[in-house]
Amino acid sequence: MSFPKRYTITAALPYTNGPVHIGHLAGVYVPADIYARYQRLQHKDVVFVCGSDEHGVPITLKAKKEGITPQEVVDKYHAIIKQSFEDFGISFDNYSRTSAKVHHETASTFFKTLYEKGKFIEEVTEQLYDEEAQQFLADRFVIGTCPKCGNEESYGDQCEKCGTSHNATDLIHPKSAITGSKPILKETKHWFLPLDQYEGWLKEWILEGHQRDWKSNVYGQCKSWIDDGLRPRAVTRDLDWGIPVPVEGAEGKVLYVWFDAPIGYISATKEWGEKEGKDWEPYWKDEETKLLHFIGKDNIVFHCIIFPSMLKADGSYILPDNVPANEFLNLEGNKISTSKNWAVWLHEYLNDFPNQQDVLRYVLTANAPETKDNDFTWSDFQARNNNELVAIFGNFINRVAVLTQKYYEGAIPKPTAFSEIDHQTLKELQIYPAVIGSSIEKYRFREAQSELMNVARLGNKYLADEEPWKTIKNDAERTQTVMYVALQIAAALAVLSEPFLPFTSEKLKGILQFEKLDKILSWEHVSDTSGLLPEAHTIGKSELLFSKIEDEQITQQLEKLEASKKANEAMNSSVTPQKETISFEDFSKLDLRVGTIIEAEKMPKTKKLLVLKVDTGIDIRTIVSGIAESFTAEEVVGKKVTVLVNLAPRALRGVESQGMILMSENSEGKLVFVNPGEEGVLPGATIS
Ligand code: B3M
Ligand code: ZN
Repeated sequence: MSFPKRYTITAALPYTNGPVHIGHLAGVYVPADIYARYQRLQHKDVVFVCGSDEHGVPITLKAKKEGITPQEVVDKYHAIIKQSFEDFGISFDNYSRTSAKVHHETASTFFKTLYEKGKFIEEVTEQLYDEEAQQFLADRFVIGTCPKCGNEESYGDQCEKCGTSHNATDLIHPKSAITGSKPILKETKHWFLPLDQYEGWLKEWILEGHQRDWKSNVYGQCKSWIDDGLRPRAVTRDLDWGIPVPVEGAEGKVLYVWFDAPIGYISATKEWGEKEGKDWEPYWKDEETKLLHFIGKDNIVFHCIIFPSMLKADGSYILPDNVPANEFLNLEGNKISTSKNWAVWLHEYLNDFPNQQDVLRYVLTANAPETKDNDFTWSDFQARNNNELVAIFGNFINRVAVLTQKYYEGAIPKPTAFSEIDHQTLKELQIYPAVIGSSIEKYRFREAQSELMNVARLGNKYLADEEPWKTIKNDAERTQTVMYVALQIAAALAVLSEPFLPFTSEKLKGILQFEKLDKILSWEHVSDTSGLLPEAHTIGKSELLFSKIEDEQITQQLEKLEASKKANEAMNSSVTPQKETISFEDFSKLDLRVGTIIEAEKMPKTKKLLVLKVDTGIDIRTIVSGIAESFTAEEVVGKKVTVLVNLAPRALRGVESQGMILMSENSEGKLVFVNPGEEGVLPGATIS
């Protein structure tokens, strides 16, 4: 579609089972935002929607884990996520949520329409059931081996490793995620969307129609699914959290989260229309609307095959023009993981780097996983900030603003004669809006942003070559022209950076006092030969746009990640299985006392043994303990310890040991005392 009348831009609805991290931002929200901001700057009619995905098993599981209700989970994370998006300048026209009334109504109506048109197959089939939890196991409630790639941790509806979407009953060795038990098969009725019936149409629409304009990763995935053959997919579930199936005989059943969530885009548009007094329908039903879904690669099947089939089944909706899905962003070489806390959380980033949203946006775009998985590293983050944003962009603006103040008290000087290089520089500048725009239109945001930086490079090179700080000494006229040209480049940067670095753009427009101009400068004005900033317009004082990030800040972030790694290792280190149950009588046979080590010496010719004198409160006795690899003799003197005093004495290397000191191991495998700790506990106190 070359000249669409309007744009409906959607960004994947995040599950509200946790906050959002850099992977989400890089993969979906920053590219979508760049695109939406750019189209608005072209004066296009844009609606950019998103919202919280509040149904589905991930929410229920999180609620179980935190011991709160699903509603409490979604309320908590909806607020955090919404705030993060606002903080990072993601310019949604509406951020809704799937628990909203408008969404329940829209999704129910959508289902009912398809139901009444006879688009579903109603069938009683055997589904996995957890007898212990007394519930059916759908989606993430069941884990098993993926029939396609052999991943042992595949979910019931999707394998995150190979991306395949399947039915829970396809899993090999399924296991309940609730109780860990092996599920049985139990009959239940569900409604299925017969995707097989859409195969021919999907082939035509995607394989023939979008071979050239869809990204190769997206097209490739679609092709492999379609070539593998599609099967009917259940669109309802036996769960108690979700949108009730709105037909008779469906009590206790809800819509499958992947049925309701994409309809969330439509509900969010409706909600926006109501707020803005606009008709939502053309945004979803007019053929001249360009519908775009920004998503991560794990969502491709749902946005390219299932949701379009739903829209097609309804018949009154348009289909996506493109689904520019990204690959994944890793963090310091490892997969980002919420459960392992291997992530950079947006709300935490802002605490550590206040007002530096644009730096993160910049780095995530520079490194965006557009064609393959990519890695975020803190050292790259620091380098890109210091060597690119500070040294190139910030430095250019600062020089221009400072010199304009110094030479002309902020007033744009009158240019005199333009030299060949001035003409060339201005001409080059005028091409950038088209260059950057064309990359954005092709969803190549890294390329687009690097062209933006070339504008700043152009400015730096121009200043370095023309040296106004030298000409000011003897050639006032030349200096005026040079500064005039440099100021045009600065103004162009203020306009062209808006999609990528919205906060910086705002700040720069403030420095250049755009608000005092008689026209609102936009994209097209950069190509305009009459210039952006007229002579005599005054600009304000220079403010630093970016500041250097110090090594300590980076070390701190790396330490934070290291701590997560340690905590995980400790959690995952194998725990010895529980021993056989004993009676209370058995336990009370142990006489455990608090003792103090009063003397210690290494047992000669051994590596491990220390000979200790321990005050047990009852007596002072000798205990031989195998702790010499973890402690020196000097270190342990004075330590309060737990002693088993009625253990039968035994001889170790000829020394009789009269009891045992209780030890444990810390997360690094080092021995530590089981320390009675509390103050005021004296030797001899019993432990029971
Ligand atoms: N909530 C999955 C995800 O967060 C899902 C996207 C829905 S988009 C309609 O990856
Ligand atoms: Zn798999």
